[in-house]
Amino acid sequence: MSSKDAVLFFLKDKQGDFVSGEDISRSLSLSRTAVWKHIQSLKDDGYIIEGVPRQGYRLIKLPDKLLPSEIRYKLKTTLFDKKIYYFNEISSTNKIAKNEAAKGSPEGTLFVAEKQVKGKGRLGRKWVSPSGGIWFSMVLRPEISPIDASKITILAGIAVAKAIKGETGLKVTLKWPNDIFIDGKKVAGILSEMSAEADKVNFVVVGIGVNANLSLSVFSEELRDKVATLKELLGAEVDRVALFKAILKEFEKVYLSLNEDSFEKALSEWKNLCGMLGKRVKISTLTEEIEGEALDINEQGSLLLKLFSGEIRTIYSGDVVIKK
Ligand code: BT5
Repeated sequence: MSSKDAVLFFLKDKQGDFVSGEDISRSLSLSRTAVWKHIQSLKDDGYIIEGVPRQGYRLIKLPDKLLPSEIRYKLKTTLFDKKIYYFNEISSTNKIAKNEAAKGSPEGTLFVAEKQVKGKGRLGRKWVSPSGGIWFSMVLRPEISPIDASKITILAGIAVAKAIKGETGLKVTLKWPNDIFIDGKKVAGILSEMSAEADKVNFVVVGIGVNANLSLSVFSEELRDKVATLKELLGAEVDRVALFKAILKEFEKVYLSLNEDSFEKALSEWKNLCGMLGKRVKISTLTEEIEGEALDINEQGSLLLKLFSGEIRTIYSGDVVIKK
């Protein structure tokens, strides 16, 4: 932990009570000047810290940012104790995560942005990502075969759904392969991108975007009735840091279970959250449009579609529209 984080965590642990500079300096073995410098730097980050002669310092307000130190505070995960890259603004967290992963970033490295100017969806689509959302990517190095890579998106979907439910109480449903819905509107999306050789995955970058504290007015008219944001649904802002940490915790749980080869359990969780199995769907793949009944998700994370002819097709990727 950096000494700046140590000062911050010390203040946070005091829960708004005063603590003297001397106390901080003694407890953390830092000089008084170092403590003072860290306090100034925390103020520059947007923390509101009151300093009163003879009483000391107290933390009054946290910045509304997804700062690495906020994410790390009391984060009990082993997967995500690595480096967290933080950007006020970036093209796309997936893009930079892929670059860094190719250079060797370890599993669990995170890339977080307040705002993306070239946020990506699948197949070159745009992902609207202004300030107020949760936009991040994680580097994973799963020991799985490339044909099993869809499993990772399934696991991320479970994590996001459970975290949103846990933090807001809202009922979330999943749509294969990467959509997170509330009341039939898309509230979050996942973009998994893989680098692999014939039988080995080098890395998977999982990008997650959650419409947390966004107004619907940031979306084009065309999108406005298809998307949801947590702020609009709740009529109040959500604690983005808490939600972010919940996603990391939930993801770690399911991801570690993948290594124990218990994907089946995760899959049944996914199915419980899924609003499309048994329904009539239209699927657009890169090459065709087909309709049928969404029968099941198989053990590789692919969709089994029952065509009207009775034939069962395995769909590896595509866009699903649920027919009424
Ligand atoms: C996705 O693609 O749903 C993947 C979204 C992944 C976003 C994260 S944010 C962090 C990381 N860095 C990135 O650059 N990306 C990832 P797809 O299924 O292709 O859906 C894209 C479609 O969703 C668009 O064509 C729009 O119709 C719609 N859309 C765009 N922005 C949206 C938003 N903020 N919320 C809901 N729908 C949106």
